[in-house]
Amino acid sequence: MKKVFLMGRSEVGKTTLTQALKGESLHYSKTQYTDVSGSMIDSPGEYAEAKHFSVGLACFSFEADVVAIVQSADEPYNLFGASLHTFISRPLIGIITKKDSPNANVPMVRLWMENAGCDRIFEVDNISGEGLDELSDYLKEDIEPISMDEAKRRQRLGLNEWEKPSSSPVQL
Ligand SMILES: Nc1nc2c(ncn2[C@@H]2O[C@H](COP(=O)(O)OP(=O)(O)O)[C@@H](O)[C@H]2O)c(=O)[nH]1
Ligand SMILES: [Mg+2]
Repeated sequence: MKKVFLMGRSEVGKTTLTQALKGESLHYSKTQYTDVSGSMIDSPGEYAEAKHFSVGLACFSFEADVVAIVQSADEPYNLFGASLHTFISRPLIGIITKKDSPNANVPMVRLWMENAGCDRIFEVDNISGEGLDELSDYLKEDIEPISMDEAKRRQRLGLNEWEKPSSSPVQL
């Protein structure tokens, strides 16, 4: 099971997503703080919205196996810069919520997430549950543990520790 850290602006549906993935009944609950104890780390949207708080998000990422940027399909603007993955030392995925919204523009949000460097992009509707199985299956897969020597070898190849050496253009 991968521990996932969710970051994104307020109201995109991060907390509802955690409830839907756990099979809980959906109820509104303002996220007041970041709790790192469970299998999903939910964060208050205010962290992602303010430049001086957003640095704190990088710290929470160290508690997780994978970092997810969460954006709704009807998002009016993009909070995340291009190549965001380069300063997060975890795999980065994108989760698009509210794909059911009448104002949804999924291709645009996908493009933002691709520019941010997301490895995988999932589309979900937290209310009907559509798309949650695919995300849940991905989160259930464990990350393969590797030795310190192997981590150093991948680092020498210019790879992240979760990337297979076969994906390196450099051969040592
Ligand atoms: N239509 C629709 N509404 C959603 C979805 N996910 C969340 N919401 C609604 O969006 C609002 C904000 O959700 P919340 O989970 O509190 O957002 P957070 O601030 O990112 O944690 C709530 O009224 C949810 O019911 C979704 O996939 N589709
Ligand atoms: Mg919340």
